[in-house]
Amino acid sequence: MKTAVTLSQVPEAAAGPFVFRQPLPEAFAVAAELGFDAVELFLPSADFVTVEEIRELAARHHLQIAAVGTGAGMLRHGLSLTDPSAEKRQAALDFILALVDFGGQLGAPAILGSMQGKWGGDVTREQALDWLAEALHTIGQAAAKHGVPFIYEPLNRYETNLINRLADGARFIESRSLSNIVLLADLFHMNIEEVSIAQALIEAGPHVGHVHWADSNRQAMGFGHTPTTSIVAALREIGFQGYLSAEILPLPDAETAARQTLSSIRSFLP
Ligand code: LER
Ligand code: MN
Repeated sequence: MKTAVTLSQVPEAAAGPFVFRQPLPEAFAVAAELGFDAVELFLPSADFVTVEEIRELAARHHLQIAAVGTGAGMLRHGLSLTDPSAEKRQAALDFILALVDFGGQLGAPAILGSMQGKWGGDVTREQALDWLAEALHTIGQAAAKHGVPFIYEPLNRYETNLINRLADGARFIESRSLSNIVLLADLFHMNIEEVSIAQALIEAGPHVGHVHWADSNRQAMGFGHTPTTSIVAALREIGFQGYLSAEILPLPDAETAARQTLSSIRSFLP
């Protein structure tokens, strides 16, 4: 398992769960100095910075790019893959595909979180899930061209009413025959939705491709009440080799949160 920390460049996400928000050259430097293996990027769009600039920063600081978030499409433009408007669904897909292409050139998968949207109003649950499956099919194929998966994230009930638990995500992938789609186990969402976080990880097993390493209160692991021992045992049991990425609130400050993240991981990873 490898460590990652979130870097946000999205002003609209000021209250969001992102650790470092300074300009990218400084953010990469501090992530490397603290000892992370990788950074997870939350960018306003795929043209905010060039692939070459990120490649250069990553090489200079010996950091990998763990993943690229797409949530700015929702935050800045109100886009989702399940919007009643066909035009907006297409814009959401285009926004995500551009970030898949951006991340893919860096060997990094993109993530679908808030841009999955919600069902309701004129859109039935079945219709929304059909649109979601269709989009995931297209995006999974686009990601495969870069040799990376695409990451789908079940969110807690206050953020989506589509898929809230890992088991439902795994069933969705299987029943819709989606390929090249992996699940994101965000431990903050799971703390709200799962009966047992460890059991849910074990049952979703091979589908788990990325972890948001957040405590129950969305602070750094160890600052809340999530039981890490059973979770780590579950991740070991399923042979998880991916990133434990700190998508957390920068509390009491970004550096303390980042250091706490690393010590929570190092307490079980040699
Ligand atoms: C994104 O990774 C996430 O966890 C969501 O809560 C963002 O809306
Ligand atoms: Mn998350």
